[in-house]
Amino acid sequence: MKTVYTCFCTDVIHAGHLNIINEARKLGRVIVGCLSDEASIRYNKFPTVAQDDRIKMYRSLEGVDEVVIQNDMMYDDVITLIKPDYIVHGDNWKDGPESFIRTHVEELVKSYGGELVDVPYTYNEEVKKIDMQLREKLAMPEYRRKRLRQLLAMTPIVKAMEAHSGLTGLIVEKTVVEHEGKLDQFDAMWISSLCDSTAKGKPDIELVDMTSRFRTIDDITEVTTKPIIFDGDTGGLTEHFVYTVRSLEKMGVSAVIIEDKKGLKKNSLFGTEVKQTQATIEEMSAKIAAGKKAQLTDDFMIIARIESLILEQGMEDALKRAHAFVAAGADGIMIHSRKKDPDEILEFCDKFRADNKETPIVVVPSSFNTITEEELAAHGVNIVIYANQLTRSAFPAMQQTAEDILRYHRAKEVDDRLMSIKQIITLIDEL
Ligand code: SPV
Ligand code: MG
Repeated sequence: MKTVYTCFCTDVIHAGHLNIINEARKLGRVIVGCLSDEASIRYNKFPTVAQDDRIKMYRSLEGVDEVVIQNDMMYDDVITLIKPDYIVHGDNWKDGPESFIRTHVEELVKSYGGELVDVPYTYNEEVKKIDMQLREKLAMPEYRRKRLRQLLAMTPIVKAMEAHSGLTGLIVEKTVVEHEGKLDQFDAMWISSLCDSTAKGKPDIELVDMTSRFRTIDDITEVTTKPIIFDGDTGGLTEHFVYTVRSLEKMGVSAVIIEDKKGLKKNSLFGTEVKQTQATIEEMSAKIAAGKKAQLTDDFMIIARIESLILEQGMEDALKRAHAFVAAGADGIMIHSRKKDPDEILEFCDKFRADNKETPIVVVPSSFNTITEEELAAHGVNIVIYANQLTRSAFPAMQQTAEDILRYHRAKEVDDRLMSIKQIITLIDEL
């Protein structure tokens, strides 16, 4: 009997999947691969059904003879192991980023005389509705909020990208690339105080008030599903911070990062060029403890950001603070640096990890940008935040366009570098 393999990464079985199984069983014994959580999150939606439950669900389907776990999005693991005579898949993977997986699978399967069978993809009203419902479920606060903790357990390093509007949120949500034999996407969004303030034409000094910052979160949560890490600046007065924690939780934000500074906050990348005052360990610890006490769910995280390296207070001070803030209840530590060289960050991570294996470490490699995610993960970093690159890429492009239109007294000269009118009017999907 021939062996037929098909890979599922769905949380809900609809007519399309049943059709694939029907076509597959005409060819032989059907093995369904359950794409692992770790592989799914690199190019697909975040799973809303646990991996073990997905396996059970696939196993219960009529016509399915066996279910295996597929860990490799490129299929190498299962194909090497099973060497199926046929691989069956919906023909929707002929387009878009997945087409690259299809090409790879076709080569693999042909190399030993197997065959790839594309089944016409079922896209009817029921399938559309299920897709939409899944997206909406992922966007609900109670599902979104816990997703950062889930991601931390699933992936060696969570990648967060800055978002400050619905549009930048959509870029973080939807961008998928193929590179070096893999597909990849961002895991989470960072609502940067610098970029949120800059988008409003204001300096990054806690001038944009919380109500306005929440409005930005709303704009983003309306159109996205990925988890949110909120830049809470200093957290403000402890008496105010406790309310901020409650509001963020309610909105479905996964984490707030607060920095150990007080008084007029300036952006860390100024370092010691401007006057900035570090809060004492006691002051910051009290704020963290009050925030932890105020939070209502177990999902939400309060991450303590240490400014000792930025303010040139030394490694020992940074480490002492890290351990004290964890003792006060912090769910993670962000260590920041404005050096070009990542050495001091890595030294901190290694020394912190020598005494603390669990607490997530967050870094923001804006200045020390030569280091890769893999290298950071090897030093115990769990979350990497690309804090301002979308804003910094958009601003010069817009400024150049404005200058050129003034220069040429018409828009023709800039047109080649613009998105087409057709693209802009169809950029945002309508319901
Ligand atoms: C932000 O993005 O606002 C940050 C990171 O707080 S930094 O600008 O490097 O201080
Ligand atoms: Mg900030």
